[in-house]
Amino acid sequence: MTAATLTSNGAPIPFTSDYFADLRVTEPVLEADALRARYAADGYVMLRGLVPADAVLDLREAYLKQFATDFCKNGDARRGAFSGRMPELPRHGFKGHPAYDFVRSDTFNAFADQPIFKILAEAFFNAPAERIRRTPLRHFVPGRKFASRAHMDRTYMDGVPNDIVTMWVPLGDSPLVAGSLVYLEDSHHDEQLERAVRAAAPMDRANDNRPLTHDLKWISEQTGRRWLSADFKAGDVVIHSPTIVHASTDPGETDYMRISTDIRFHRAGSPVDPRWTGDWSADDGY
Ligand SMILES: O=C(O)CCC(=O)C(=O)O
Repeated sequence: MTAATLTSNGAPIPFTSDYFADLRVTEPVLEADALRARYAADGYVMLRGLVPADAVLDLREAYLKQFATDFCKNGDARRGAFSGRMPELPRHGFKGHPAYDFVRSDTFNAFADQPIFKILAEAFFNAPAERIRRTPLRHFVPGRKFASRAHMDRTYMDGVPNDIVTMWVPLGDSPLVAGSLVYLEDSHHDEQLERAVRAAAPMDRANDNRPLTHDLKWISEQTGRRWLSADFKAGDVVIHSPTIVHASTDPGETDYMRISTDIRFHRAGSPVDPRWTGDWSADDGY
């Protein structure tokens, strides 16, 4: 069950139909032309059960096994509930943290390199695709008011939006109550949005001008757009455009840890932002 009020980086937003609506779900049976048409219309395509849930849970378990056994409740790294014991480690994704090593591991790269993702990217481009090396791994722990701020991927990477796709892959179930990804409805069609909100948007990180805002209620009211959400299951994948605004909510009343990765492709032969050709590190500055 979802709370009446959600938060994102501590900023509240009522979970009502004024602010939220459902993401459109696509069964992974559409023809490539229909997928492309839906992507152009919605700015995303959410594919239920694209990847076998067991393969996703294997990866979740392999990652969480890099932590001390008492990090997961009952030592169950496959479920991955938080025990309440936070290990003494460098910050998430910094050198020395398990996420830093994990994105460099054969296990992680074999998952990201499985053919289904590339086949899908090629269906979207209608042309050969290549995976972009830098692949962030997100991990949100219950009890912390920490989430992804409203942003567009194109702010973080150079390139032609039509030549890049992101596949957001929750590594395990990802219900809204555990802090999950939300998309600002039709924001990819709103060419004035960025200019309209940049100057006035509240921002909790004064020195970071990449996100639009941490305040999801404010931007929803300002743009007249709702946040589209879903309770994702292991195996679901969302393909999204570099131009759609998205963010995430804070973990709420749950012990379940939200872990996800963003697997990206570019059209083969198109220029790649050189900052994205190496492995991800959370302190690499972009
Ligand atoms: O998983 C998340 O919270 C955000 C991921 C994302 O939006 C990104 O990496 O661009």
